[in-house]
Amino acid sequence: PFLDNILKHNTFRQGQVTVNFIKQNPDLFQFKAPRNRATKLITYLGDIIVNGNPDVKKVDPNKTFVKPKAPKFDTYSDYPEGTKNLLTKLGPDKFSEWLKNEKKVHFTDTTMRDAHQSLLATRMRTFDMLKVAEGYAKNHPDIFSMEVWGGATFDVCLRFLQENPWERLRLLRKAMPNLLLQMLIRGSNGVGYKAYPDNLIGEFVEHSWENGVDVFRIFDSLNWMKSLAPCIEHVRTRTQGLAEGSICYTNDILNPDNKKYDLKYYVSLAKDLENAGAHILGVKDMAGLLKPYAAFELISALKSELNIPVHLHTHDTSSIQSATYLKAIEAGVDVVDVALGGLSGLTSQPNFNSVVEMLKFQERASDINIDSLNEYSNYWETVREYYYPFESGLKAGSGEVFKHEIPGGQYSNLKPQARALGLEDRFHEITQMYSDVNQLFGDIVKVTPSSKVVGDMAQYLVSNNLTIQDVLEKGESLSFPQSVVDFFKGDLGQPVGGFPKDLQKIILKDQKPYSDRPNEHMPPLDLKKEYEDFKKIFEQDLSRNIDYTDFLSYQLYPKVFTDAYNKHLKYDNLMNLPTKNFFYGMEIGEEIIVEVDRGKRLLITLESVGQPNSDGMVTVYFKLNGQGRSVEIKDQS
Ligand code: 3PY
Ligand code: ZN
Repeated sequence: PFLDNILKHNTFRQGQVTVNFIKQNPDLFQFKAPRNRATKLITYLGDIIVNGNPDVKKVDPNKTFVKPKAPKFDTYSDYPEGTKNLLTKLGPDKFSEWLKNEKKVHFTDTTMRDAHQSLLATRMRTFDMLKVAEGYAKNHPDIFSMEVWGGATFDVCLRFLQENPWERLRLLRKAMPNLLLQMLIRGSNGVGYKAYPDNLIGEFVEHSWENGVDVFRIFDSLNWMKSLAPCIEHVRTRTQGLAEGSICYTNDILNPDNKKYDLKYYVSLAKDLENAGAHILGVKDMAGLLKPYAAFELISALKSELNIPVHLHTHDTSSIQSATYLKAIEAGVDVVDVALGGLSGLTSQPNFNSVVEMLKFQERASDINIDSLNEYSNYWETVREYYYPFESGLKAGSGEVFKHEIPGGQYSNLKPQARALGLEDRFHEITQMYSDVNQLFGDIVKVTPSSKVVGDMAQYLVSNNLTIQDVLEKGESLSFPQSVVDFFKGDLGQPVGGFPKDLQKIILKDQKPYSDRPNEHMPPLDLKKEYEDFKKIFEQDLSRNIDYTDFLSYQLYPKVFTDAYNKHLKYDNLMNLPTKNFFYGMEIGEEIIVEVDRGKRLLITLESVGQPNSDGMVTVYFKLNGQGRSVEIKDQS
């Protein structure tokens, strides 16, 4: 450690060492506490064994698991060239042109981001992704992009999975160097639920690129150009990646009563995005409302009006969205988003495997190896079982989505949320209320975070037995959820057509709204100073060095990051722990192998679990590489 301190010392690194170097630097003798990863790991396991994982609300004692089988691939073979190689070769503008001229339809695989966000509350762990990432990239070089980051994954990694989202990104980058990696970014809201200072978003974009993101799907939860344009600019000026400026699709362009979100509206927004510098136009149908014939109209218009390629995203909540893809493909869409079979359908994306089959022998068919694709689907089907506590319980598609317009990710979350509030039996009242609240708000675009505002209001009204009429008649005396107040103040930007003024008054009471960018109210962060301060707070020993990306995590989610950091100090890195043990602990006699450091493996056996003593402490006995070890765990029950 002494040598380590010398090597890391700034004076030494700047080559300014004199004979008095050691004498003048007593800090060289300060050694960080030894890290005992094995002890931390069994402390975690002991905790889960005795108290359960607090994130797992209901354990099924009879549940059995099948070991997932990762399809075979050659570890030593080179990666076949894919879209990432092409982007490097062409640069983003030429790449965009290439894509537009492609005849075949391309695919984005959302399995590692939106699919599990929408089906399993975003809980998929890096452990399960890394088992297949390399093989998948080698077996499927024809895939356009892998959506692996952003959206809710950032928050959930830190909050529930005790993972570092940046580490996930770096590892996936390394495992899939030939494919484009894609992220979802909420414009000025980054990967959070509120606006952040512009220079923080700029830093975030740049470091996302440096750590592996190639395609930035940028949207704004109100389709507000003022939030979209700066983010497109960040991608264009600070990265060599692709800016996919996206329109969020709501309502129905074929409905003659829909005067607000008609074809003209979407085409004009798409043109604004193209003019702002988007390399690709994203059509983000977050709730799965784009019906097949509407898709044909919309995509045809976009293809004829724009000079950039069009990328379509949907959710299969209604179960008819592969028909939408078919019509979009007929209309010339360039890329569609799909999820591998085992994690597709319902609130997730349409089934990749089946969509490939749908196009087989057709003129826009691609070269995807369907047999291999099926093997990967089987892998995910097996892995999915390990996440059963996070399943939403939805069993079939629902045509009601066209009425309530709830985004896929939110819909699957709403049921567990209703359950937690004791409102499960009133779930359909909540979905109806969601739709009524949307009308009350003036029919807004609903996607994170604006969708959360509508959801919060709907739950608030149902749980307090209030009606829309009550809001209008006695709203002055009601105290609305904070997210609703902030929204009407202008904290998420301005909705299409503005706020309904009377309602805004009722909700804000004597607070004043504003209509410029929320970011205008935030001075730029002094990044240099803040980073120095950050390092001072988080200087304790982790098994890794704290770096600038941690600082960005902290800036986006200060409390979540701090909690994750403290857990990391206690348990160390849990990323290599198998998913079964991460969520459910171990059974007596069970043996697992965990890689605790590069190449350093630990064989852990659970021997026995004692009874709580008079202080409520339980001794848990393990064997580590054959040696007996025990940990004392406080029984929280
Ligand atoms: C997100 O913002 O996380 C979404 O997936 C929105 O659809
Ligand atoms: Zn989505």
